[in-house]
Amino acid sequence: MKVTQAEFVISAVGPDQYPEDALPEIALAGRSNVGKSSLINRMINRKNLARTSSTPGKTQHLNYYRINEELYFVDFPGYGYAKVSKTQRQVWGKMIERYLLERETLKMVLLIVDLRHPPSKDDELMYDWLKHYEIPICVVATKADKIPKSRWQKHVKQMKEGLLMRKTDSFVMYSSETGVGKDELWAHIESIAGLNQEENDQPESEQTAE
Ligand SMILES: Nc1nc2c(ncn2[C@@H]2O[C@H](COP(=O)(O)OP(=O)(O)OP(=O)(O)O)[C@@H](O)[C@H]2O)c(=O)[nH]1
Ligand SMILES: [Mg+2]
Repeated sequence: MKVTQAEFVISAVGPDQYPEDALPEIALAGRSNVGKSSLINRMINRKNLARTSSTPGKTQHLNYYRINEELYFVDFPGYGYAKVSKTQRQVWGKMIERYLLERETLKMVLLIVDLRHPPSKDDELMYDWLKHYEIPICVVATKADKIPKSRWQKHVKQMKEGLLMRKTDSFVMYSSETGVGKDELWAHIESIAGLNQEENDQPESEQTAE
């Protein structure tokens, strides 16, 4: 995917504020500070369009980013951050649950995990929850640059086994630092969101025109 345009659209708290143009949506879930916003920035080649921070809990609403007028990335608040109050966590939980269950334009959830560690309890809960509701999942294990290449496969195995991943769910190893996995993830997103249709059709229509 060649990104020519990327813009922040809205920080939404509920359905009233979701965009109404019906473009496909790809949501990003994962524990706080795992690297969700950084992943978006690397995907669109922008340093800081999605706000990142070394302080966890920076993303507080459903942040919509429109890419090439073709799709949205929806950045979620991170889970599992101890300093967030219980009440706040319940509010976020409801907001996210509602979005995931009701949003018709949602095509897939990227479950962002940290390749360095086995999945957390919250990662496992999130994966099982998405699976239960039959929402398409792609597990993205980020921060690969923090592990020597020789140990990647061992960590991939640890992650897949820890989550009890189904073979049918896709898995991408990623790094927002080096760009590892970016092309693979774009290819997958484009296919799920039905975006490469036009490109594939191109040669045929050119032929017809001749
Ligand atoms: N080395 C390395 N650091 C990363 C990577 N991805 C994110 N980081 C760092 O991890 C920290 C958190 O990144 P964010 O993208 O803000 O994380 P987030 O998941 O959006 O966090 P919340 O919005 O709090 O949920 C920042 O200091 C990033 O620079 C990566 O692939 N490699
Ligand atoms: Mg964030």
